[in-house]
Parts: sequence; C-alpha cells; structure tokens
Amino acid sequence: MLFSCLYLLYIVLLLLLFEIAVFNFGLSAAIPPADFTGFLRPELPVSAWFDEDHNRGFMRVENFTSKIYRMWKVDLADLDRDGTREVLLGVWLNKRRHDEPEPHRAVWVLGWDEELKALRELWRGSALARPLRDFVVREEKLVAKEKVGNRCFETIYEWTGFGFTSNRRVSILCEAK
Ligand SMILES: [Ca+2]
Repeated sequence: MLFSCLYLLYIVLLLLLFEIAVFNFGLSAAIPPADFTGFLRPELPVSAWFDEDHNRGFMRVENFTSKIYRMWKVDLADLDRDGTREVLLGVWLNKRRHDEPEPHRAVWVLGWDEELKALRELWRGSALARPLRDFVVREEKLVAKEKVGNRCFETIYEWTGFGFTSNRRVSILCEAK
C-alpha cells in the first residue's frame, strides 16, 4: 500500500516535471505555486516543490530542473562566502547507521555550476555526526538539530570545502515532533 502510494506520487511529480518542461517551450501549463522560494543570487531565483508527504521533490533554477530527490527540506546558505548561495538539501537515506533506524535524515550540498547552468551535487554526506532531526541556516552556516537518545542538541557546522566540521554544540529542549 505504502509503495503503491509512493509510486503514484512519483508519477504525479514526473507529470509535473513534464508540465514544467512544456512551459519552457512556451506552451501553457498550470504550475502549482512552489513550496519553497529563495535566491542563490538576486538574479538566480530557486523554487522547490514537494509531494504531499513532503518526502520527495525537485528544484528549479533558471531553466534548470533538478532530478526528483527524496528530500524533506530545502534551505540556502553561502557556505563558502563567495557571493552565491549553496543549496542545503535535507534528504532521506537508507544507508545504515548504528544509532538510527533506517531511513534517516541527512544533508546534501548542491552548488550552482556557472558553465553548465545547473545545480551540481558538491557534497553527499551519508550523515552528520549525530542523528539529524532538522536543520536551519544561521549566519550562512548549517545549524543542525540533533537527537541522541532522549537528549537534543543544536550543532553549528562550518563548511570546509570538502564537508562539514562541527565546532559548537549546545543542549536544547527537545521539540514535541
Ligand atoms: Ca557560495
């Protein structure tokens, strides 16, 4: 049942993708409002659409349409401070880790490729240091909400160019969800 629902959603998204492709060729198509909008730079708007369960989706930047990701969140941060924001993509992964049932949440980083005019996957981390529950962007940094057992933490991650390193972690109250 679950799989048939997921398959149906997958097809619906593919159809959406097709509609958007048609739109690009100047034909009319109804595009639902994006679930996320932002800017890589003022002239580079980003939009993202999610399925009903918020577990799959895709992004658009200019004329580029990404593939469908098993994604649960999109945010933007200029991690390397070069003036163009990167995409922080919350994804579901099946890869096993010792401290979490699968699937689990992870964050990937996508960057805008000026030559290809496309989003490119810069970093596909299998996991951060601790089980991830959510993340936000603060001062162009990734701030992860993590949970270990019954304890919750907020960890600030710095981008190294090849991945993240965490240098500050504080205990926080666990949210109900
Ligand atoms: Ca950047």
